[in-house]
Amino acid sequence: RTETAVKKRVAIIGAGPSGLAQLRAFQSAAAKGAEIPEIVCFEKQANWGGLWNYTWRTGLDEHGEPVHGSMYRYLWSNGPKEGLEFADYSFEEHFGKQIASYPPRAVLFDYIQGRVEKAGVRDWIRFCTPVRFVKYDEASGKFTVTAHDLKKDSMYDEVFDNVIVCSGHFSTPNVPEYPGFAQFGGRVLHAHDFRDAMEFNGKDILILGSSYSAEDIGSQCWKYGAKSITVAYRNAPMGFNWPDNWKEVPALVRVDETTAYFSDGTSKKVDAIILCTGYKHHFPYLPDDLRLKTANRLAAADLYKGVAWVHNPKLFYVGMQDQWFTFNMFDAQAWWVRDAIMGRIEIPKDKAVLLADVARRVAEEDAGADAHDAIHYQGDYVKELIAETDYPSFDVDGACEAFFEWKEHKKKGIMTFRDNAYRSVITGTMAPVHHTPWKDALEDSMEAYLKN
Ligand code: FAD
Ligand code: NA7
Repeated sequence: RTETAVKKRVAIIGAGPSGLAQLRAFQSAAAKGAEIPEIVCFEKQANWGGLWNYTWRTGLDEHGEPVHGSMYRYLWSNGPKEGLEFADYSFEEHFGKQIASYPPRAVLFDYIQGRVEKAGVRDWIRFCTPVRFVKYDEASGKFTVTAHDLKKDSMYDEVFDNVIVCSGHFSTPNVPEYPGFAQFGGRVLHAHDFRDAMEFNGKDILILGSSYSAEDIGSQCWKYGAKSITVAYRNAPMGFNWPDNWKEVPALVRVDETTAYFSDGTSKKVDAIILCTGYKHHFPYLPDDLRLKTANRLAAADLYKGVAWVHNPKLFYVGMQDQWFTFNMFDAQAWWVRDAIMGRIEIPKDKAVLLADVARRVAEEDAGADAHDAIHYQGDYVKELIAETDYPSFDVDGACEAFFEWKEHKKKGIMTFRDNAYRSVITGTMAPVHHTPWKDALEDSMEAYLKN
């Protein structure tokens, strides 16, 4: 038999930051002389970058597929870039200089793209090709992946030894309904469909939710001239020092044609309602025996080491946790998954051991008291995985420190925290303070941002 006949075949589903980390992980092993499996990455969009690949579209795309994108115009990183820098590709390597700490979407897209362009892995990706179904066959021990080539409009099956799910979990909106929505006279939309804050200039808006999307979409609307922002929380307010035209109120009870009514008996006339109510882990292409069902938390359900599917550890998931760490955590996971697939790391055969690992992670997350503990918890997880592979080790505790400073900066000023700068844990250099305060920087192009 020829060499290629015995080569393992690995399917990666999605070419966002997680899928690209996986491609880079395999490519870096090949660059060091290792024999790597044959890799096929299926990506439903026409380009890579996942959520960072901005689209103006909402609803269904040009092929009738659900639009993946949840990012909006004018989005700037909501955490310091010093917390997400790739250990094998620094911001300075990419931009030729150190840049400010909260880059707009286009700048981060360029950075993500730079590493994989350098790695030369674009040919491994089949674009405009959503995966429709994955099936595992006990007898052969292999997966059959059904994919749809949207350009040719034809479906086909291919067989793989391993499947790595990298399709993200911030794209399928969680959309609650409140009494009166059907009668409300203005627009009701989910954060997933929010694109341009200018739409709400001069308007009174109601936001539901008290997490990142509520905070950031509200801040966008404030920055681009909304008349007032009312945020209704279900459990607890965000509690930042908000501008005068921003108010946090307890839970929404109902709306009528013009007005929202809250559980403390107050009400507010509003023009639009934006549901910042989170997302669902949604894998319509996976059957019951392979489909992850988990809450959005740091210790995801049923994943050994946070990546290997306990019920069939030939299947892996990358990036399924809630995220303090992002790109560098996906890297840590991708390098680990690569080594598990290449036989450099052994996954225990005894399912009880895998389940015990998950239970321990859940208990350890639950034992944490606050965000500080949660950041350390995820930092320790990143360290644990990195220690088991050749991913370049970096000062993870230093990255945690950047997150702690960021939390303090947000407490000091929710509309000014992005004007701060942090030190890179990869190159050791301090970021410059951005040339314009975030609230005045209405232009979000890469050219404008890099003008420091
Ligand atoms: P995604 O980026 O979602 O990529 C998944 C990919 O899989 C997509 O390209 C999609 O088209 C593809 N796909 C899906 N289904 C299929 C299928 N059936 N077949 C083939 N391909 C498929 N993180 C930060 O670090 N900083 C931020 O400032 C930040 N801001 C955010 C703002 C918003 C509004 C959101 C929603 C998230 C933000 N995040 C941020 C977190 C974000 O989750 C990560 O940065 C990152 O995009 C996750 O990468 P991923 O590859 O796991 O998923
Ligand atoms: P999150 O972080 O999952 O938060 C969802 C929020 O929505 C959270 O505050 C929930 O309230 C709230 N929620 C959920 N269901 C409801 C209902 N039915 N009614 C009212 N409020 C509700 O999602 P985000 O979109 O903010 O963030 C996701 C990612 O996008 C994140 O990684 C960012 O980087 C960008 P709770 O707090 O549980 O009371």
